[in-house]
Amino acid sequence: MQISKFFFFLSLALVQNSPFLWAQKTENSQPVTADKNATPATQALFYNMMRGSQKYIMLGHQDGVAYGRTWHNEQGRSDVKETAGDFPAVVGWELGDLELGAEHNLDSVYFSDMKRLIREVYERGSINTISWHANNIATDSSAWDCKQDTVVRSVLVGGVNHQRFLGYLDRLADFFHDLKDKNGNPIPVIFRMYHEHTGAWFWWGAKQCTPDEYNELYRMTVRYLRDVKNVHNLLYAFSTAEITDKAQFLSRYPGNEWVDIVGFDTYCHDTPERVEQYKQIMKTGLDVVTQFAAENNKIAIMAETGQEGIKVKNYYTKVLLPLIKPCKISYVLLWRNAFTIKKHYYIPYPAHPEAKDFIRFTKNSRIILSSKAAKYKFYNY
Ligand code: BMA
Repeated sequence: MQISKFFFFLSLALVQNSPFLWAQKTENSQPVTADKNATPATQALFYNMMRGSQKYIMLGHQDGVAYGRTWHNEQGRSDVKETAGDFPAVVGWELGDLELGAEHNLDSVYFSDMKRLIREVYERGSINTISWHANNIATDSSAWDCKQDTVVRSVLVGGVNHQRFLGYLDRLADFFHDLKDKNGNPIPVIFRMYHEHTGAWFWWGAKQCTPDEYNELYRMTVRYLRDVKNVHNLLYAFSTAEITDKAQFLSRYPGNEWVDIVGFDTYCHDTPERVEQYKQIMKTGLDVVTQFAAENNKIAIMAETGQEGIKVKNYYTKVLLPLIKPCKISYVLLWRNAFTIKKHYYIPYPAHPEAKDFIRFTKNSRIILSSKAAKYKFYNY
């Protein structure tokens, strides 16, 4: 134990003194995690992702090992693997409905299966990122119920729903505590909460609360999980919807001390005009996010993207790849292949006309899947 601790601090010192991180440092700041007491493996994940993002982009897929376009909960399957030969290097998960005490999430993934699969992803040396479409506590309906502009205020300290909301967070904390490897050590994961908040389609959106209220919601959640519930296996990700400039990106940013990872979400529609628009939005967003990450010791990601139904020809190699290839982002997360909504998929199945294009994309030297990602030993310290 003592020896591994020694190596942790030694490697931390080496990492912190590497030329790469010197380049990252601004005058008075060192790269540190939002949770100063994050477990050594969680801190290692932060540094290793940051370092890796200078070299390659990991391919991520939401729910990618829980179900695919034509299957649900079958051991060892993944649409990315079946089409491109390897698992995604990052797997996205969704907690929506966990806060209600449900057994499965809003997309029918059982939390017991999710915990097991998160462990499998971790054991493969890959990375887990978790989003949360939290229910609207004021109306007891979904995250998309955004008719009111008082819900965020109501869950903050002193608000009528504050205590009940802490109950929601208690259930999340239990889930995070349950993520353990075979030796009983906590499995580090990324928590990307209250996302797309610059849009106005969730109860935490830009028309639904003030910037101060949003910031306080974010900080309150970090504080509660970290300081009250002692959850120390999280990296905190902040991701806006599409943005027009840096000012909009930062308009609801809680502050550097609360955030480890920064990104944004945007999707490609299938008409030629919308594809051009997507290219513009992606370029603007990626410029803002990567520059901000480099100047503030954060990790940049493409938090969510894709083309529903993959109707745009050569989307992966002619649209997405040229946009992300020059950027220092750790990963790109493509959205889910829903097994219950026929047109809602973002990764081609093997017989899909765009499968060849997807395979070409995954073979590009900047893109890595699970086996190559494992070589980087993200959790080693
Ligand atoms: C959305 C869609 C929904 C899903 C939600 C949460 O973008 O995929 O079908 O319920 O994400 O995963």
